[in-house]
Amino acid sequence: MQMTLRWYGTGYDTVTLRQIRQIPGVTGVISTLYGTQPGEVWKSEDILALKKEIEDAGLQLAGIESVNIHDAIKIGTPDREQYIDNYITTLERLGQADVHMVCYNFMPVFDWTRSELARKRPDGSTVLAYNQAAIDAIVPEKMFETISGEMNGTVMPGWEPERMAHVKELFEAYKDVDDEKLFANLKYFLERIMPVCDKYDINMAIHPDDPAWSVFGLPRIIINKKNILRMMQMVDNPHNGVTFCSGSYGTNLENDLPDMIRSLKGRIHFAHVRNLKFNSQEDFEEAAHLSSDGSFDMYELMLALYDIGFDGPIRPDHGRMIWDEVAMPGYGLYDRALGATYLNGLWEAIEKSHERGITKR
Ligand code: DNO
Repeated sequence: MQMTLRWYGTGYDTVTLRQIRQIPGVTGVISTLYGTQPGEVWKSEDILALKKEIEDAGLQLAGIESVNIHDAIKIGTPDREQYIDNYITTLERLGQADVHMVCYNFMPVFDWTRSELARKRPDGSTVLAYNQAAIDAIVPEKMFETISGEMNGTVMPGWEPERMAHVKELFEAYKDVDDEKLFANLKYFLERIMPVCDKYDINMAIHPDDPAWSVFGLPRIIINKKNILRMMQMVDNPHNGVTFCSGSYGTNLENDLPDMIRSLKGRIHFAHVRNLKFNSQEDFEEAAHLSSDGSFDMYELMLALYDIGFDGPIRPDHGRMIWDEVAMPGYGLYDRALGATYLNGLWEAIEKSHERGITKR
């Protein structure tokens, strides 16, 4: 595996490439072209400039998170053809720039959803949190206003103001889209893009829906083992793969995370590994990565990734806000650096135990 950190780019991120380069064992970053809108064709010169900036800092551009999907593709309106063509051109240009992993999601309207971005924990850190009753009390169109005050002056991916300005229309546009239609539209999209992925060896890595159930009555399909295996089989090409995000699948305690990882052997192209602390089935917060701080056994997750021979990019996911850092919620430097170091430590121990015959594959 390759340890990476998500980086939002100069001018968008409070964290610098130089700081990332100093985290032991982090050799790459996952980035995107901020400022591009879903559906837009990416310019080769912009892709190459991003790559050069990262390489000049001694790091590798290990993949893109995300090339976002235009709503026309998810809804299945006739103009999707043009947007899929645009997506193919962007993939072509990424492939030509030697980028081989693209993360995306197929969530209608909202990307991830949380009820709080700065819940205080007993140690004084603040974290993103989810409470079902709080979400149920929010009018979806007001969701953006509800949380935007806690963004620390940053623009959080998935919550861009331009997009949120059209939330009401988006809800209307999705009104006839149910789970089956969303599956069909995803299949259509994947079948169209697989030839370019085959040509340039681009691994597509779908991000799960977060939380892993329907919110605000919108369809959500990338939520559990059954659905994700259905998706793998409906377009059975190794380039059709997943981002295994423990914090997203893990929102549903019925998801057996190590078992899901093992069932996706060869199809996990990217991993987001983080812990959650459940206070009840209906309320969770994003803990430190360490197993004992949350509800997941992080050793078991890393062991499952090791067992399936996972060799793609991995990143610590949302971190707590600690040590008075002011950054994009979930994406400060300090706690993610601790997370990367911890995950690297688990991996080293698993690898050495395996070499010494202590753990079996
Ligand atoms: C949240 C992220 C998601 C993810 C997208 C992928 O912090 O994990 O916004 O990047 O869903 O397209």
